Amino acid sequence: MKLVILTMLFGFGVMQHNPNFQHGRTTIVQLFEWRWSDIAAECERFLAPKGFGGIQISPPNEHIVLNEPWQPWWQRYQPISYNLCSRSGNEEEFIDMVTRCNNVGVNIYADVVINHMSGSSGGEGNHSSCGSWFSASKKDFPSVPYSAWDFNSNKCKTRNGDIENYGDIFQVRDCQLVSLLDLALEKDYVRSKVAEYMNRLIDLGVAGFRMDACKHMWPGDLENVYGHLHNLSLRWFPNGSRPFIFQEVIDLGGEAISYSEYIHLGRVTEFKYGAKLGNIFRKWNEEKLFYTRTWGEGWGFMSDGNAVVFVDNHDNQRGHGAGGSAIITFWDSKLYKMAVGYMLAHPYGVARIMSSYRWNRNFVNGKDQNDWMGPPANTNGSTKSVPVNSDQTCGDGWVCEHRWRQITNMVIFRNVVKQQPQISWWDNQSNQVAFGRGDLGFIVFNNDDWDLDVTLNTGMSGGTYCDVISGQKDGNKCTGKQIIVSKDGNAHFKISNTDEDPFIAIHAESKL
Ligand code: QV4
Ligand code: CA
Repeated sequence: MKLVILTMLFGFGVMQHNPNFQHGRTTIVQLFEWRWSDIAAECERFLAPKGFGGIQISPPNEHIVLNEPWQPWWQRYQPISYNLCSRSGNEEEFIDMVTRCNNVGVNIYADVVINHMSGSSGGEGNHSSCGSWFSASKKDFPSVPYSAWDFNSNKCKTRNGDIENYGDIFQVRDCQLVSLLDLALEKDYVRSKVAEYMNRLIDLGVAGFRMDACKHMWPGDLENVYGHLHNLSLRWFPNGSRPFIFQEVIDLGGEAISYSEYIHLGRVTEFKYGAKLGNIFRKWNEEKLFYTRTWGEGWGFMSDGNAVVFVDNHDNQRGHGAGGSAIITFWDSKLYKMAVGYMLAHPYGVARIMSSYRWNRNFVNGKDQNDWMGPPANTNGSTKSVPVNSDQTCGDGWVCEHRWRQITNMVIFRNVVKQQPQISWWDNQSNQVAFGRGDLGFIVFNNDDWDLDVTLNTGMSGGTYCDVISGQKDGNKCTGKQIIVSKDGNAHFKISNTDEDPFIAIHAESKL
């Protein structure tokens, strides 16, 4: 009994920061708007064999359906109920996905939207993904059920009930985010409904949660909800495993609400990371790559054990959320591969990579008029499934950054070097840098407008290694560049600034 209480206490404070990765894996991929049946297949055919740790899925619950057939992606951030049917699939497909991914050791993290329900002008009727009736104007969501009593209407003091001033922490938590009906999470009833939903997901095998819009919820309310969560399913996880919690709090500094109010509850998204890295690789604001010698806490980021890091996410890759035009995405593929490569080589934080779909961007005065566009869809509005081409890329508008050789191979690099310290830093006082990870990996970047040509100590054992960026190891040969490390650990690197990918990475498992 004592032991149980101890693990519960311990788990409460610490374990929610742990992603529960299986088999020594390290990286999360956000499969934005993918269908459950495609995710199940991707776990088996690609993610498990390549060593991905887990997937952040789009919100699995029932959501509003808008402007059929061309539904915006963001309808999924307007819940109608906690039934498990959404644009990504129904309950049966959801259960099949979680089961099959867990069976091959790839975790599922659900995106959970509990700050609000639909927009206040969301109408009345059955325009919802499982066909449940609701009325936004009456604040009536009988499939939960929630009624007007369960919303924050009276607590909010602004004129129209929306957040008007982010400097006022009461508005940010108790008023409506862009008119979304704000749930009263101080109420036991609301807390219990939310916990019931999350526990359902846990019992089905989910390993954790990306908590949406946490800035808009009081830390005490979240703490209460998290405290009611079950341990992970014993079918796949060790006894006493707590769900991994990572909370979306956008904090670029200078706002009334700080990430630090949430780190005792779980990890938090470090939005400074992608914003800074974007400026660095774009060489904006006088930034230089060699300044990243102190990357991590040295740049004013939250402490390593609290951070989830990413180059871009589904919001800021299309101008929503934080970071603006500095954010690097698949649209700038050369820079993107370098930035993601840097993130995966660097030890700071739990890393999440993005997997996107293409849409028709249409900039008018710097704003994309089509930032609402949903995933590749059939004429009836249903999401297209993800076809895989013979060269392993994806078709039908799915970008599949996670399948880009350079990115996949850096996910493997991160697994190989995990827990190794960062060592042997080198730079040219400009945009050429290199560093190692113990004696298991080494990476060199050239983001200058001239060649890199240098001999460096890699700290690795002598031998011939395949660069995993220009190619990889294939049997007893390299499909790309070859790096020869001498007995003393030195190796010569030459990277032209005009190379398709001006960086080189080698690791213990890419040795011939
Ligand atoms: C609009 C106006 C309102 C007006 C209302 C009137 O903006 O001022 O009152 O109409 O009807 C969509 C529309 C938005 C619309 C709203 C309500 O884009 O224009 O309001 O619906 O109908 C996503 C999108 C939002 C979208 C929302 C709900 O980004 O554009 O709103 O889904 O569908 C802050 C938060 C942070 C948030 C970030 C985007 O602190 O938490 O903004 N990020 C998360 C998710 C994000 C999601 C939400 C939160 C909301 O990552 O994807 O917003 O769940 O920084
Ligand atoms: Ca709120």
